[in-house]
Amino acid sequence: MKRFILSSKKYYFSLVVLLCLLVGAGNSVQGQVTIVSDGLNSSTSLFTLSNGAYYTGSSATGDRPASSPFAIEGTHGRGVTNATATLTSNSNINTSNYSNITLSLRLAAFSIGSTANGVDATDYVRVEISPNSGTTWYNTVQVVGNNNAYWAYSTGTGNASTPYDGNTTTVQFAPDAGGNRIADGYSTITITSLPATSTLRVRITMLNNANSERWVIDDFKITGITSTPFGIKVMVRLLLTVLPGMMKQQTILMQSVLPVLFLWFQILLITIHLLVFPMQISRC
Ligand SMILES: [Ca+2]
Ligand SMILES: [Ca+2]
Ligand SMILES: [Ca+2]
Repeated sequence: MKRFILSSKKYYFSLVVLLCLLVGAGNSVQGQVTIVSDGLNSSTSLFTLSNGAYYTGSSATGDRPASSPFAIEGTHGRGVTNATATLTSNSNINTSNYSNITLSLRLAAFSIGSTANGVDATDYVRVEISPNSGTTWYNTVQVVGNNNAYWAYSTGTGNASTPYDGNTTTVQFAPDAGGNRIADGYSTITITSLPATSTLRVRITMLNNANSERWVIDDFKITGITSTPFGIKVMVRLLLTVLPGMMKQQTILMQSVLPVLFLWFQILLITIHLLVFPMQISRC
């Protein structure tokens, strides 16, 4: 009867290679990934637009904040002045194969053509979530102004962050006062714990009511962690449990009560060994 025999040193080397492959595979399927994104650079892939405009370049020296970019990603952001603008998902977003699903969006508020304007308590940027293709919308987070407040993407450091909770009560964030805002200049909006569904949709509404007020948003993303198939989890855990014993007592394992597992494992090892040492397999 012919069979392959691996020397102990090469056997262990093959074990290590296999372990690295398994650990690498485990890590690769669990990383944070971008599910969808939209840079709003003079076009949009995710939204149907109503009102508003694309803005590029920077504010003027006489604006507030002065000489600050209208885009934080790419060339353009999407903004509104003296109107209500909406961005509504143009199709379902499939998040069903992910966990830790998070929406993020950047936001800046300007006084345009004036040093004394900015957004007020009645001006807002609102993000609504629909888990069912737009049948039901849940008003999830809202950033408002306060007495002519303004901030740039880089100088406002606040993060208006809240988990999605599937109710219609919005979580609101507002600066404490007007003028230039830093810690409570909410330049990031984050919604965590979004549902895993094939029918997720997002609606963003920006409103202000003066020609010297402007909201601008950019860099829309939904990210998540890829769910690991249960079989891979079991396989990785099982092999990581078994491997140390194999390294010490190969002979015992060969006579163990796990012949099916061992046969499968041996086939993998021989395959790797053939790849690594193609000319050094001996026969008897
Ligand atoms: Ca952009
Ligand atoms: Ca206003
Ligand atoms: Ca104002």
